[in-house]
Amino acid sequence: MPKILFIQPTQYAENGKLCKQTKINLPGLAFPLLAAYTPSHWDVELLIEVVDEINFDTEADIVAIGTMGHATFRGLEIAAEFKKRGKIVVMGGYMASIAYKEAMKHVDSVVIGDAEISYPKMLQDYEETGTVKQLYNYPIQELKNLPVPRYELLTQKKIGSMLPVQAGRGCTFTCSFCSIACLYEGKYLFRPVDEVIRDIQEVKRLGFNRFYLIDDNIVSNPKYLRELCEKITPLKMKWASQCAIHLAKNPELLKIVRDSGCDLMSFGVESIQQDAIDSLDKPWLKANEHESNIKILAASGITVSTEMIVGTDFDTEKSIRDTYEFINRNKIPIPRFYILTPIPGTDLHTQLKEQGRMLTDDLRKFDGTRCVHIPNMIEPEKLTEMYWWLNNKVFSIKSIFHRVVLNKQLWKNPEMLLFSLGVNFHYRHYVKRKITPNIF
Ligand code: B12
Ligand code: SF4
Repeated sequence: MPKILFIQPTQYAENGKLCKQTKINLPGLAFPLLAAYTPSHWDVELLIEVVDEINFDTEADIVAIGTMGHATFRGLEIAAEFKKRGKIVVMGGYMASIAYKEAMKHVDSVVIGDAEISYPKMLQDYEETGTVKQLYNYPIQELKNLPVPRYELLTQKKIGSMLPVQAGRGCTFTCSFCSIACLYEGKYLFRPVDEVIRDIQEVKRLGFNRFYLIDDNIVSNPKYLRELCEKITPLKMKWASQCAIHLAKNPELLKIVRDSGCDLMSFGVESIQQDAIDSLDKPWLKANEHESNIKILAASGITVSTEMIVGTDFDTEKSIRDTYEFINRNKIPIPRFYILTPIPGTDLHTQLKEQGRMLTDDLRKFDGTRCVHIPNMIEPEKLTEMYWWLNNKVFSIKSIFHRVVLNKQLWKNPEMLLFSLGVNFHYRHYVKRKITPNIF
């Protein structure tokens, strides 16, 4: 029986050790989905390195490695070890897709973007010829008839309280820094609502009462979101996702979303300065509306998580200090920050490279925690220092207490209060080790 081994690599911490956790709270969906596309005469194993050890002496015929951000570099090390042992090594996912020419130097095959057509072709090639092609690039035009992901590959592991379910893939917007925009270039595909519901029902059948809806901006399709929520409501599930903060602007839709069980959403608010937001090609996002939007969302019962960027051409030491005040003043329960990182392939990288403002090509440094370009109004080293200052302040006991424990909205939902506290202490632990507080 042929065997495929899927590996989701972890990343390195500042002290050179691999990041490990006792459980993973938010596992990705790519491998359970690809496992469901694997013919039944294949044996399948999944290793998520943040919780699993890698057996380099596996009997697998093909080793398929995921590439998410800077964890890709651990993936390249893993690839090299398996290549030494004569295995066929394949890479796919965002980084390998965007930087496929580089990835091809290290592995036998790269799958660019969607794998729904490419992956079965690759397995078929292996069965027919004993080898695989160097590149598979077959984008899909519709996101339908997807099989139910093989969730048992996740439930066998130490995972948290939710499983992932995908609704859409891509995004209509094309923000200059974003990997989604870079790969999908404005293409946004939605799964039929009934297929999404089928997967949510499967999650429920497996004993979970919570799921994470994978979709980058579901609010951009209000009709779809409404229909989806109306069908989620009777399932009495709780769910989390991420979307544009515009959700606050549509009270009727917000109510439908909340009533369907959504109690946690992540919003890319990016910056407190409008010129910074504009410079990221996100002009529809209005900085002066952040506070009122956050209030509306929090009052609706949705726990607000925010994603923000520091290091645009408009950031200064002061704007970063003001960002801390903004987070505290608005009692944002789950904030996250990244240093603006121009990923090769994005418009932002092209612009900065042309202007001679990239400091390094060493992708290992592109982890969102250090400045790799020259911003206009702050020295790169100062930016990195201020990034850690911001994280240390935000995840200080004082700030956690203020934003979470003294947050009246959270007291209305004790489950989310405890959840937010747990996430903050988890992130605090990561910040202390100088790792992006993101893995969860
Ligand atoms: C869930 C998630 C996580 C989870 C789980 C991560 C995990 N390792 O499984 C958590 C929260 C832990 C996480 C962490 C990180 N993430 Co993340 N994450 C996501 C998210 C929201 C969903 C991923 C998913 O399951 N999608 C659904 C599946 C079905 O789609 P897919 O992943 O695209 O997979 C399809 C194809 O790409 C392909 N495919 C994918 N992988 C592979 C591998 C092989 C071998 C093959 C053949 C095919 C293939 O097959 C699938 C079917 O077509 C995406 C955003 C998104 N919309 O996808 C970001 C995203 C992938 N994450 C991203 C990043 C940067 C990170 C971090 C580096 C953040 C950080 N600074 O710490 C870490 C890295 C963690 C790690 N060690 O791997 C970026 C990647 C950008 C890039 N250029 O690589 C994304 C795109 C977010 C963004 N908007 O920028 N993440
Ligand atoms: S709206 Fe979000 S997902 Fe869409 S391109 Fe912009 S940053 Fe990326």
